[in-house]
Amino acid sequence: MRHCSASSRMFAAGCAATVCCSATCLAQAGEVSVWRELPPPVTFMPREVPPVSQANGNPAVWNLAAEFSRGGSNPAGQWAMGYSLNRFGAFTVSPDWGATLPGAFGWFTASVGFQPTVVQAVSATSFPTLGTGVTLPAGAVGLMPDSLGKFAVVRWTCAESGQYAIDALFTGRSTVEVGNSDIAVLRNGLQLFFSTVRDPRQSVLMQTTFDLTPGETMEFRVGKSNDTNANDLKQLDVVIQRLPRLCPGDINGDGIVNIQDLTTLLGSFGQDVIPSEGGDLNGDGTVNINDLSLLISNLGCTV
Ligand SMILES: [Ca+2]
Ligand SMILES: [Ca+2]
Ligand SMILES: [Ca+2]
Repeated sequence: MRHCSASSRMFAAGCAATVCCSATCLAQAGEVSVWRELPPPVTFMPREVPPVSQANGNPAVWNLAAEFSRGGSNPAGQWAMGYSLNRFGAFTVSPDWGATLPGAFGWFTASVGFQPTVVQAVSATSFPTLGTGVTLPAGAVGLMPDSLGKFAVVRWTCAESGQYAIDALFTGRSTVEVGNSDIAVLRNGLQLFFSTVRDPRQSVLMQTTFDLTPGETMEFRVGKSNDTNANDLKQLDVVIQRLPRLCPGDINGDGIVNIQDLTTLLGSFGQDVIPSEGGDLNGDGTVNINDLSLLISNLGCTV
C-alpha cells in the first residue's frame, strides 16, 4: 500500500492533522499524524520539538537505540523488550540475554526459543542465515520474530503525564526481495497502526502525538507476515519526546500565568492588536472576553 502523498508536507509542518490513508490504520483514527513509506536510503530524523525543562529529573527524550540495555536489566528504564504470541497478543517481557542471532546478542525467552528476539548490533552485523544481504548497522536495534507467528516487541511505558511526540521508523535490512514482515504499533494494547515492510530496504515511518498518563504504553511489533519467514529482521528506530507544557496566558513569558499577565491583558482590553501579540491569546487580532477567559482558566499554570 502506497498512500499519503500529502504526508511529507504535513511532516514538515509538524501538523497534528490526520493523514490516515490505510484501511489498516485502525482504532483512534485521527491520531496517527503521519504514515508513509520512504525510499532508501533513509536516515531516521525525529521531529524537532522545543526543549523541555528537566527539573523534574525525567528525561524529555527517550531513544530506544541510545538507551538499549545490553544484558543489564529488562525492563530498563521505560523500555522493555519482549514478545507477543500474535499481532494483538499480550506483551511478555523477555528475561534472558544471549547470542540469539549469529553475530548479535539480544533479549529472548529461553522457554520459547532464541526467537522472537530484540537485538542490538554492537558493531555492524550481517546475518547470513536470514537470507542474502541482511545487515544491521552498529548501534541499531533489530526486531526478529519467530517462524510460528510470534512478534518481537519493544514496549515503552509512560512515567509522567504530558504530551508526547512519538516517531518510529521500521526498516527492512535485506538487499533482496525474499520476504516481508508485519509491523504494528499499539497503544495500551490496542492497535494504532499496521503495515507490512517489504524488503529490499523499505522503510515505513510513523509519527504521532499523544497526551499520555503514567502507565500508558506504546508497543512496536514485528511479525514474520504470511510468507516463509525470510529476512524478517527489521530495524526499529524510536524516539519519544515529551513536549513542553503550554501555559496560554503567560503574556510576559516568565513561566507563570498570574496577575501581571492579567493586568497586561486588561490594559488592551477591547482593542484591536497585532494577532497573537499582547493580550490576544487566541490570535484573532482583538483582545476580548475570549482571551480573558483563556487567561483566567490558566491562572497559576507554570511551565
Ligand atoms: Ca516474512
Ligand atoms: Ca506571566
Ligand atoms: Ca483575541
